[in-house]
Amino acid sequence: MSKKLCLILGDQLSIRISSLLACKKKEDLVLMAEVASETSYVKHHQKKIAFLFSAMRHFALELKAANYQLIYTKLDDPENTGSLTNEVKRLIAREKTNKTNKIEKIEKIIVTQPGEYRVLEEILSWEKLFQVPVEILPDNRFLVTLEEFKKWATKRKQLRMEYFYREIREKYTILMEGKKPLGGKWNYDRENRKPPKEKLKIPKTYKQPPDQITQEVLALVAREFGTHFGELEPFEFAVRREEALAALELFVEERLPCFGDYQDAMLEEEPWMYHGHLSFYLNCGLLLPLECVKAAERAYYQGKAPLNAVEGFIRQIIGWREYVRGIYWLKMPEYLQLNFLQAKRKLPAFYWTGKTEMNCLRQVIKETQKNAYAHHIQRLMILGNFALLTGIRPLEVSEWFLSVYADAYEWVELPNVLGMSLFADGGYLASKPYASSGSYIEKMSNYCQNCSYKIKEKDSARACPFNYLYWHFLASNYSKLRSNPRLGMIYKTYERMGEEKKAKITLLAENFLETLETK
Ligand code: FAD
Ligand code: DLZ
Ligand code: SF4
Repeated sequence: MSKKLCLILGDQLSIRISSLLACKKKEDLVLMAEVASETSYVKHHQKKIAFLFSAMRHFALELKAANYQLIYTKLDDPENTGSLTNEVKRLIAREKTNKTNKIEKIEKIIVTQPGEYRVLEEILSWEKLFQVPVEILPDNRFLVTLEEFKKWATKRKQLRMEYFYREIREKYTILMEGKKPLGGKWNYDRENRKPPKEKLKIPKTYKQPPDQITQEVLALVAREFGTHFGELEPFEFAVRREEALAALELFVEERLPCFGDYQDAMLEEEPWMYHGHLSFYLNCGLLLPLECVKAAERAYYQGKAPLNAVEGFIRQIIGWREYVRGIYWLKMPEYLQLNFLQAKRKLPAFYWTGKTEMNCLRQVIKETQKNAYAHHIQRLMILGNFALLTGIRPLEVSEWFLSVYADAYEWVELPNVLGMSLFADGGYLASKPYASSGSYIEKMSNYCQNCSYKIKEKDSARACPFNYLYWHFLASNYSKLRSNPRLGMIYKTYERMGEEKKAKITLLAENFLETLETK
């Protein structure tokens, strides 16, 4: 008799994922494994490992209840071999020497396309290694297949997310009135992004106290990964699908109405703002993109949330999320090596400790340590912007982002860091670098009020570093960026700046960068 081996990775926790759909419950085996190689290819935040292991163990129960023949290896199982390859090997060997008299043989390995190129390469080596065919199925959790994206991208000279997004809206009939976008416009961003001026009453985020399974995982993570970045407790993430659905419902009811208005707003002690906090669940399979989109669309039709908020939220999911995945798979593995601006600096130590006098960075890093979460504008305009302006090596920045956030997998992290944030792909993903002086941070947050640097000062010793680093960045990258049409105006302002001021800015920036390196 022969059977298939279906491998479910830690971020593939959907009962209707393609590999499970191809699996016969009575004949085939399902393998899930907690392995050291996946916890340490980057040293993940403690909360991220706990989240994934707990979600995996809860999903394993769901599979057993649905009568799958599951083999689950826990991290501290004495026979655990520590890698996906060796766990597959162990299972194949075990089946060959099965105690029954029947000859049991794994005839094929099936797996849904993994989220990282690194893992895909590992899986592709198995056919030769084990002399067993390997079938990699498309990841049916996404709305656009990789072939469809490739087709869309290769017929265009320049890629822009907005046009891609419109096509998906039409294809899936989301927020449409016949052939036209609902309300007459595709994009309501002009109405979004209010500064957090008035006193905001921000709802509490979803919290789930740890059950027995999670408590066991927390003890394991404390024991095995206690030296990794971040705080393990309190641990309050959803870890089962029902809980993730409850988190989605809570978001739609309480936060979605203000999602658009305050999408870029940042406040001290308010890490969650009006965002969804759904990326952890979406990226590991506890939630599906289309169900989040439909829940938001329904809220609009029921009059519970305005169009600017609903359209903005939906665009992030069917637009940006699908778009960055398409770019990742189109451009890997070369994408990993890109460094258009030739950034060479080491990542400052304070990204790991939060010990810096710059209040915005301190706040966001401390929140990241605590929650394994920061919202988009904190990642882009504070952490990413600083790394861009100071010329930190893209690979180091990427490794940091990949390890500290509970939603981070390379397919989504890399294009956001390397493309959107650091312009390391020379404008393939974003049409211009997201570089900004301190003024945008001041406008959109209250961080500057408690900072030892002075936001209004541009070229004094206590001036906000973002202010002079911004001009220094533009000057240092003149030959690479001057011809970018979207930077034309700003370069004209720089060119009109007096020589004395330019020299002052250069000196301040160089001094700052020197102290940065010695930390
Ligand atoms: P919301 O603001 O509520 O947005 C709703 C959903 O839209 C998110 O859950 C997410 O699935 C999707 N989304 C929004 N923006 C993006 C985007 N730019 N790319 C892809 N999906 C998006 N997102 C990750 O999921 N994993 C990452 O590792 C990651 N790294 C990032 C690194 C940098 C430098 C930047 C600038 C962004 C990164 N993002 C990443 C995108 C975005 O910041 C997060 O998806 C978002 O903050 C998750 O929080 P949320 O669920 O509250 O999102
Ligand atoms: C992130 C992660 C971690 C920390 N641990 C495991 C694990 O032990 N077993 C597993 O199957 N998957 C894990 N993952 C998720 C994988 O790293 C993920 O599947 C790949 O990065 C591909 O997206
Ligand atoms: Fe950040 Fe500058 Fe504001 Fe300080 S003054 S919080 S460094 S933007």
